[in-house]
Amino acid sequence: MTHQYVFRTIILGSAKAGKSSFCKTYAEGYSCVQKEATIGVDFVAKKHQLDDGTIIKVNMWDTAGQEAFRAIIQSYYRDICGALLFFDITDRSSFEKVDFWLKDLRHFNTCKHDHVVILVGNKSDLKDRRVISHNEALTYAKENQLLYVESSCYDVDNIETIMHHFYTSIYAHYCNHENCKGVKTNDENTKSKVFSSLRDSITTREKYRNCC
Ligand SMILES: Nc1nc2c(ncn2[C@@H]2O[C@H](COP(=O)(O)OP(=O)(O)OP(=O)(O)O)[C@@H](O)[C@H]2O)c(=O)[nH]1
Ligand SMILES: [Mg+2]
Repeated sequence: MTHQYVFRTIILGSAKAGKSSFCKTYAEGYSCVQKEATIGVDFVAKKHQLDDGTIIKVNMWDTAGQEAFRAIIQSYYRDICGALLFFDITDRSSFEKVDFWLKDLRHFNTCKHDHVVILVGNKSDLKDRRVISHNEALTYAKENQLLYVESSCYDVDNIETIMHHFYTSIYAHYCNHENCKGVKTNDENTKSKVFSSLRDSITTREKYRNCC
């Protein structure tokens, strides 16, 4: 399945909100609830087909929510086209930190335009332990021009729907911002590979020019 575009995206939010479980579940296509905290940054890649048949390759940085990794994570904000901003609907402190992540994301944005950001309230299966209502999260999302969805890492179909919506929005956004640094066409990828191999061969020639 040959892709036409590569989208570089990121997933952010407090520790234990369920970011890695979500990424893994999406990548594998079955529920993969994680137990281990992410150290620094992980990476997920997958191909995805849009409604018009366009195939995109999605590269997603799965970041650690722990404070200790904050400085490392900031370097991954560069050159992305979209972000999933996570909180846990059973944990108010994770919701209160959303504002911090959003400001950080906008501060380090290297494009001139805003990116697609979806606010995700995770662990929707834990209905009895919910402390953030759908309405409260939706109000925050509207005030900050974000889309709002809820997910459970036990519901694979819902995750697939969220990701489809995410990529469709980025694709539509890309039409208006052709120079988004987080979106590359496959041609550009090929071109840059050709250029880098050309560059390598020139460097090698230079290196051995004075050799007997
Ligand atoms: N009930 C329920 N538990 C979940 C869900 N998603 C994740 N969990 C649990 O929440 C805990 C944290 O999940 P992770 O996916 O590691 O969270 P994270 O956001 O990647 O955490 P860091 O890597 O530390 O930033 C784990 O014990 C998971 O089993 C969910 O949708 N429902
Ligand atoms: Mg993680």
